[in-house]
Amino acid sequence: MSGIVEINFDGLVGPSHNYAGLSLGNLASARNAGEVSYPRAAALQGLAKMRANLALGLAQGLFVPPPRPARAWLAALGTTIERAEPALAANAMSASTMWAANAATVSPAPDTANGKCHLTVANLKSMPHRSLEWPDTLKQLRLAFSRDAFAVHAPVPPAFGDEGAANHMRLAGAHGEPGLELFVYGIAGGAFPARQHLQASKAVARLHRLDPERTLFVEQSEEAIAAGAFHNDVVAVANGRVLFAHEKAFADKAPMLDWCGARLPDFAFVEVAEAEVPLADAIRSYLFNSQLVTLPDGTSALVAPTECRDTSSVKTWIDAHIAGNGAIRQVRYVDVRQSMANGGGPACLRLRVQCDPADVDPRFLLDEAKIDALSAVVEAHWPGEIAVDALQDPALVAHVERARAALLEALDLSDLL
Ligand code: SUG
Repeated sequence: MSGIVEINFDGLVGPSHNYAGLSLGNLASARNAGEVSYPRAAALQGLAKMRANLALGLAQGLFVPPPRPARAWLAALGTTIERAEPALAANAMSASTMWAANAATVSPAPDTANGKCHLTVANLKSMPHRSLEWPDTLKQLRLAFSRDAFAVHAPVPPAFGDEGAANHMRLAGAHGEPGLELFVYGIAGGAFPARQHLQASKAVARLHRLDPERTLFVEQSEEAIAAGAFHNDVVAVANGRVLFAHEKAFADKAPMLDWCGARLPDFAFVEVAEAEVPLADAIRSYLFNSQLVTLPDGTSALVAPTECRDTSSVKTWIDAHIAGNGAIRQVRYVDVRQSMANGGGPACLRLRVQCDPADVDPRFLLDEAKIDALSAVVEAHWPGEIAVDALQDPALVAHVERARAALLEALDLSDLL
């Protein structure tokens, strides 16, 4: 297990990226509904983030977008992209798999009873456009993680909504050491749906053969969901010994903090008070959707969206924390505005898998040269812009399908066609 590192697998923004406004409870998605999107710029922003993280000395992987339009899904509904009602067509053209934090929940080998790294694909049943992701995600994860070191599980039954790693946090002394796993679920969210069901989280923990003594189920606060925190990773993020969260993230944080403190030496809770950063600022800036990472020198860094630099309460908090020698030692700002505009920050765009890179299908791992090649494919093939009323335009549909085929060819991934 000594070869275990954390690999961030980012979802490449697909060529059909658009602002159809499909996600109730996701304020950015509603705010930008109907706007023109820029898929090429969006994918290049994502690739630039991956490049910057590689330069920090972090391991980087990639997931590719699934076929869009989702013709098989439309066929199962008795229609086609040409004939579907516009709302249905928008679901079938969604590029929402870019938010890889929702692809699956991951428990690395040191945490599981059989010493395998377990991944359970999320059913994402709360939203129609997201509920159609899992079959392609399962196929892709079974390809990327086909070795014996992994166990890839199909989603839990749709009776219980599961949104994957966005509602899961892991704390550990080091990535390769046994950790504590925290599953955050929602019960109520006022006018907005609670998307993670406790029964789904419990099922994932059982499937992953986690030690009940080192597994905790934590309720997300209703106030946070109602304020637009449709996933826990909009108000909290954990890495290493650090749990970074907003004061209003959890329904009852005291027992959780005691539990973590009793099990993890030097556990650090970095809390942001409402008085310093109001919940609304935290959600608009996506402070907690930063990637909290351990750099090769062992220190913690925050890879934050530029919106944090541009929100004065947040910028003030970050600067004071770093100047005050807090647990997070530096911040790097990244521009992922195209993804942010429908509710996906730096952390939404990646799935963390702690494993030995030698066990992963190398086609899903990135280096500088591969990012160069991918950027060239995106430049050449991704649509420059998409207006929502053009989602059924046959020329756009053909363009989107050609773009994906070019990507798979460049990555030698035609087995995903
Ligand atoms: O599920 N947005 C996604 C954003 C997911 C963010 N992921 C994490 N927090 N981990 C969602 O709400 C927008 C679709 C649209 O606007 O058409 C969307 O699906």
